[in-house]
Amino acid sequence: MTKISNHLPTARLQALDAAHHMHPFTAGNDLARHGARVITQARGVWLTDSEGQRIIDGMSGLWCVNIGFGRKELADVAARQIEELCYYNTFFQTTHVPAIGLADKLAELAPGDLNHVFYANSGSEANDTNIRLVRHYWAMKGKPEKTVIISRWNGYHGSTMGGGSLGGMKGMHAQGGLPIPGIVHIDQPDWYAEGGDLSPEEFGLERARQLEAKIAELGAGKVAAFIAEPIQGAGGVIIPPESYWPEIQRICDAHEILLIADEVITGFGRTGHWFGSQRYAIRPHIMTIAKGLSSGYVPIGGSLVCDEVAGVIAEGEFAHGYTYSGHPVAAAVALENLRIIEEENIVGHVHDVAGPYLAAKWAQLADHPLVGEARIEGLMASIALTPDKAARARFASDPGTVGYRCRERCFANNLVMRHVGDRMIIAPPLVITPAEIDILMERAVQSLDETLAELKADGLMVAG
Ligand code: PXG
Repeated sequence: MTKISNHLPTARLQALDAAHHMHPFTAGNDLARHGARVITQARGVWLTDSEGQRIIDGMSGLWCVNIGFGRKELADVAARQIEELCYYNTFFQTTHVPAIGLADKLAELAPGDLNHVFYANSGSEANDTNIRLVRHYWAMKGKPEKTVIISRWNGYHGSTMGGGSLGGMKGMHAQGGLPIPGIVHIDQPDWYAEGGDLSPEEFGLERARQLEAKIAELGAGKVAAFIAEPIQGAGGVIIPPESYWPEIQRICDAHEILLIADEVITGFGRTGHWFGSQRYAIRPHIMTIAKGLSSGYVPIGGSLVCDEVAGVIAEGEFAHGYTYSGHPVAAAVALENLRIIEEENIVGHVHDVAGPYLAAKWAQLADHPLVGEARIEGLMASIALTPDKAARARFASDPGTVGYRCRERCFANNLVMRHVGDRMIIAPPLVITPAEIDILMERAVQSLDETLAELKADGLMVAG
């Protein structure tokens, strides 16, 4: 294989990057001051940067490289597909073999009667599709007033006008006029931060019943759908109490509300099941997929749609689509990715090997003086940092100050572990081995120790 390693010195790359490349979710001036880390190569769970450092990737890129980096099979499939049919569209009564093959495979893997896929290129696009799809469905059913979509504060559903509106990130809403009309938010099931004196199970029921209250306030005749991630990812790996999802399911069933499970992160093995919906016995009408669908090797996403909704939509023409819906190269790569997940029993590896092994070690972090709670499901995990464990206290400093410092310590120790406010999160590639988990944990503990020492030295171990 030809290596693409003939690059410029790091400082020059960083200067060019800061001058010409506008980064997502990055403060531009910080970038110019510090320079971005330049990642040049990756294999398995290991990244290499332009200085030759080897970094363990605790985030699977951005929650997506489920099968690990550098699988040659996917490169071969992409090359073959580009030669055979590099592009054709799926509009106007045409199709092609990769789009068909992937749709068939997804129908087989997806739970219940989610037998139909509408392709997009990302999770954001798929959620934009979902907004139009559910409203159009109810219009076709003679209920055009059912338009409102209920979602949750601190949920994440993407960055487009639709996805950003469905999401409940106030910082995003503050930029560019979000949310768009017809989207309302209820509170998240984050017991650690918001549960007060309730038990987790009481709190889970209380938060689920906010959905029923919101439906009553709006009138069920106005509500099209409820959308949520089975486990919130970008919100900080918020694992809901066990009481939460059964109550949400009951409420959606009782009030004729479509249920959309956003499985962009929880799909394709992340929780130790093919889909997070299976972990929580959720029966969604629509599932949003992306990321792990192709393990991030190429962009592809989509909406998995149940028989009833797809049947009604099929009665007319859904005036919606993207040039690259079902792109043949992306579909072929995704199909090969799914073959690898299935044949190598990667979901079983998460469920039986890597998940339990990491869980045992992760739970021990709860004893660290800086950690208020340690949560894990499959291979997505989080810890809440706190100055006072017993009180589940927040820091006096601005939210994220401590988390950012901890992330910087991790980076210095060649571990990618992210922060969301003052929570630290990981979601490593699903193929991670126990020996690699040992390395990850060693670096995580060292980074926590160093963060604690720094906070003490700077007088930041103070509750606010
Ligand atoms: N839904 C969920 C649940 C997601 O996590 C999207 C939709 C949007 O997907 P696209 O492919 O349009 O990005 C996501 C994406 C983070 C982070 O900071 C998380 C995502 C994307 C970027 C950053 O954790 N999730």
